[in-house]
Amino acid sequence: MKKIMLFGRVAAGKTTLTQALRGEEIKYYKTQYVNYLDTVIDTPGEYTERRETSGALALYAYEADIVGLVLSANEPYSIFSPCLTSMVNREAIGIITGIDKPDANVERVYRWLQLAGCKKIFPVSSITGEGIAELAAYLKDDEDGVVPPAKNAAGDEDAKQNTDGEKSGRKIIRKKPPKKLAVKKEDKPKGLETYLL
Ligand SMILES: Nc1nc2c(ncn2[C@@H]2O[C@H](COP(=O)(O)OP(=O)(O)O)[C@@H](O)[C@H]2O)c(=O)[nH]1
Ligand SMILES: [Mg+2]
Repeated sequence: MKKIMLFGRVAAGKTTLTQALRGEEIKYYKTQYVNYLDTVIDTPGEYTERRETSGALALYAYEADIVGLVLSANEPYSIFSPCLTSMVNREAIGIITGIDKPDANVERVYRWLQLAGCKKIFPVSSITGEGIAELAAYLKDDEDGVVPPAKNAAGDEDAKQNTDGEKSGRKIIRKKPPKKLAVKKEDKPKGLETYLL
């Protein structure tokens, strides 16, 4: 499973989506710090909203495999500026939450997320569950096709907020370091004295 980091304003639906993706009971609680879970990094909406913290959050995306820009389907405007995804060094997908809301305007929010730079966009409802399976399937690693979010990883395991992926059942894929460039003997830099002449 790819680890997804969620960005979005307060009440965009990030925490509820986290619970839906992890098969947990949907229960409101206010996100008060960066929650580094086994398959999701949930963040306080204020961090995305405030310029003092949003840049740092974008850098923190290094910890994730994929970034999710979350916008509710009934937003009156978009918090994500055009071409915003160029700020993160990870693939960014769009997630439209609350498609079950009576005033949802999915098409409009879809275009905002496209404008921000998202190529893939997933309309979901964390309450009815619509679209959650499609998003979860996309996050599943193609390489090994294993390790769905542990349904029972909540509770005690969560309390540990572990950064140890192996313990939590998340398969860590370690990339091979790049091969060292072969330097021929004659290419080796000459002594400093050569350059001082
Ligand atoms: N109808 C509906 N309400 C949602 C959905 N997702 C979140 N909510 C509600 O929106 C409110 C804020 O959600 P929350 O996940 O805490 O937002 P966050 O601040 O982005 O983490 C809560 O009352 C949720 O129950 C959804 O898909 N549909
Ligand atoms: Mg939250």
